[in-house]
This record gives sequence, structure tokens and C-alpha cells, in this order.
Amino acid sequence: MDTKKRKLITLDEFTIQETRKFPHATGELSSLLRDIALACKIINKQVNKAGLVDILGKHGATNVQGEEQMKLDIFANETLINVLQNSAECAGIASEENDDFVAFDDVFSFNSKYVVLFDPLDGSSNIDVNASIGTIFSIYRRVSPMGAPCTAEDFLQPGNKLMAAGYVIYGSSTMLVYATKIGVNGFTLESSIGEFCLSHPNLKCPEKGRIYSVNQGNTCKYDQGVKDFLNYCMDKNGKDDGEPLSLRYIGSMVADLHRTLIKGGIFFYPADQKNKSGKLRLQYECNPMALIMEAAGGIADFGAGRILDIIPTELHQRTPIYIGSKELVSKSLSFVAENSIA
Ligand code: P6P
Repeated sequence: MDTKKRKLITLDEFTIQETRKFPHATGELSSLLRDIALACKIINKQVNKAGLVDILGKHGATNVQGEEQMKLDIFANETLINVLQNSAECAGIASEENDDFVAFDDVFSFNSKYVVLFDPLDGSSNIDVNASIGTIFSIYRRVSPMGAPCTAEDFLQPGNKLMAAGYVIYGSSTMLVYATKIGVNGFTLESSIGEFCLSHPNLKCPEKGRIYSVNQGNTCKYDQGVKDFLNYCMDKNGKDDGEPLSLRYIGSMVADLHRTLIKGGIFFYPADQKNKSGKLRLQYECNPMALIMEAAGGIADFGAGRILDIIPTELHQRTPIYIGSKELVSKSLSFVAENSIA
């Protein structure tokens, strides 16, 4: 049946159709997205039954961030590494859960074009309370020579060099959202056929939004500019409808960003006097989300410039982030720039 007539278009069919738009495209990126989707389907099965099997709870170790590792964190990390090691398209990976990058050491991988960075299960502190969590991934074309193992420089590229980026949200439904520079598309897992199917074509972030998303409990630690912006959000004056904005904060970046992408508004995790670079990581949380948000017509800034233009110096470095609808993020930056400590 002609896919143009069929209602359900799978992720593979969609990426192959997209590839055909570029005569020189080889389909390798499509194949890599398929591999990432496979890993996330395997993770999804465990996340969905987490309450029934002995996979909840703490793993009893901490990761490079000093964060307590959950059993599901480890499962998700190992699943992504195993699937990508068997992918013909991936030369190596970097993960929130691993101290350093992993260069796959087989000849196939030496000749693979891409490297993948990921947060295997973001928001994992929410696992035991059944709040939405997710996998976030970034895909770069390697800069190191082919025919040899990938190197550290492959993983320290700025976000403006991203080939693609995306996330899978394990929520009321399981969705994969990915972006290239030309657009953002969302796919919902149809478990009866085990395929991610196109459900949100050409996603755009609303230019305006009435939701702000921040851990407001940290207000005492924020710079004056951030405090002034928070007061703006809570003040009914200066609003089109004479009402203050609504606060929504799940504490799971994928869930908070997915809502911001769909409904508009702003998500922000500022720096503060104690954490000069904020909490969220550049290479596998903020950059992928920034590519998605910019491709959807939104803004992603660190308070003094585009997230995607930051030149990484360390694999696990952090950055402040203000991301979402053009209007509200621009408004936040007018406060932050005015009162920045720097
Ligand atoms: P806080 C989860 O641990 C995470 O890395 C992101 O998913 C989330 O946005 C953030 O931290 C929540 O941090 O300090 O508000 O608990």
C-alpha cells in the first residue's frame, strides 16, 4: 500500500522519505535513529513494568556527577551502549553515567560516521514515584579520521554542529521526538506493532506561552535578575489577560521540556551563587533540547548567548538554560542581562 495513503507512517518510513529529499544522503543517519529507537523500546518495556520487577530503587553506586544511580539508570545505559556498539553507524558514545567517552574498538566502528551522547534515563529520581522520565540523545558526525577509534574531540563539538538530537519520553504514552536543523517531528509508540509512528509532524513551539517552569524553591539562591523575572511571572500586571503566569515543574527535564515544546512557555534552570554554571549538562541535556527548541521556532539561551554556540571544554560541563517560547524567553533574558552578577 502506498505510504502516502496509509495513515500510520513509521519512524523508519519517515526517515527514509526524509533521506530521499537529499540526493547525497546515504541513509546512515536513518539507520542510527532506528538503532536508538530500538534501545528506547527495550528501555520502555522495563520502565513500564518497573513496579513489578526488582528494577526499582537504588543501584547502590554513584555516577560521575555524584548522583545516586538507580537500577533503571544502569539498565538504560547498558542497553544504549550494547545496541549502539552493534550499530554499523556509531563509532562511540558518551553518557551521563560514564566518567569518560567510550570508543568502540571494532573495525566496523572505526569506519562509522557518527558518535552519540546521551542521558540514558533523565529524571530518574522520579522513577519510584511514577512521574514521566526520558532518554535524551545528541548525534554528531565525528571529526576524527575514519578507520581509527573515535577521540575526545568528537564529543566536545558545539551544539551548532549537531546532525540530529532528540528524546524519548516514557509518559502516559511513549513518544520519540527528534530534530534535524530543518524541523522537529514526534512519533508515538504503537505497542501493538512495536513501532514509533508519526503523530506530531512538523512540531512548532508556540511563540507565546503562559507557563513558567523552574524550581522556585531555589529562589533565595538566584541572582537579582532571575528574582525580578520570577516576580514578573507572578505579577498579573503587564499580562495580556491580566492574570499571572502558571507554574508547572515536574523536576524531569524531558517532561518539562516536552510540555514547553507543545504548550509554549519557558523552562529555566539558572546559575546561582553556589552553582555558577547551573545544574544541567551541556552535551547531553541542554544542547539536544536547544536544537529541538530552535528547530521548532523557540529560543535556547544560557543568559548571555545561544546554548548551541557554547564551545565545550569538558564532557560533563554544565550550563544555565532559559528555553522555550520566543516571547517569554526574550522577556527572561531582558531581566537576567540587566542584573547579571558577571
Ligand atoms: P532539581 C533530574 O535530576 C534533572 O537532571 C533534570 O531532569 C531536571 O530538570 C532537574 O534535574 C531537576 O533538578 O534541582 O529541580 O531537582
